[in-house]
Amino acid sequence: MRGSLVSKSKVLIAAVGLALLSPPLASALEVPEGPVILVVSGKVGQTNVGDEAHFDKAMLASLGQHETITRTPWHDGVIGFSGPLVRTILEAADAEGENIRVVALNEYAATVPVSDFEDYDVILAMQANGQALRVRDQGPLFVIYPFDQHPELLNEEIFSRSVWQVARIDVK
Ligand SMILES: Nc1nc2c(c(=O)[nH]1)N[C@H]1C(S)=C(S)[C@@H](COP(=O)(O)O)O[C@H]1N2
Ligand SMILES: [Mo]
Repeated sequence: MRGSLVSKSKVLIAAVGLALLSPPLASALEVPEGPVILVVSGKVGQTNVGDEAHFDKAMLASLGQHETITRTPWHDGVIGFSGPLVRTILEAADAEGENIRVVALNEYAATVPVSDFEDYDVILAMQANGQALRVRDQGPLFVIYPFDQHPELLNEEIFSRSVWQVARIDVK
């Protein structure tokens, strides 16, 4: 029976080795419980519905809220916007791509280089001055660049990337 003891310990060592190599389960995306307000599709490593990463409001809120206090071409005065950083959303979905396609409820879409989210704290705003953005307020999600902090962002190219009523991000 000595041989079988050795092979059992070999199996145990192999199992412990595999467990150490496997990614921790805690990093897996939970399944949304509420209405899905954002679908991240394309080149994503983390999925929870088919081959896509779906997020409800609570899941987006749990990614951490970043506040951007700025004026925009679409709002009166200075507004405190809050929502998750786009780079945090892309990390949560384990996105691997150079560009994302940001698609709105009305099918307007803009292609945005991922470098924008490394260079700037761009958020997917869920709230303005503490109030949830409704679809009629160009919500539920509005891409907000920090215009007042980085005036070089005030140009037509960035305005075209400032998609409101965002529904989907497709990672290219
Ligand atoms: N959902 C949505 N977001 C959008 C657009 C759109 O048509 N739908 N147009 C984009 C473009 S091309 C620009 S220049 C600005 C336009 O803002 P304006 O229509 O207030 O000039 O918003 C951007 N965000
Ligand atoms: Mo535009």
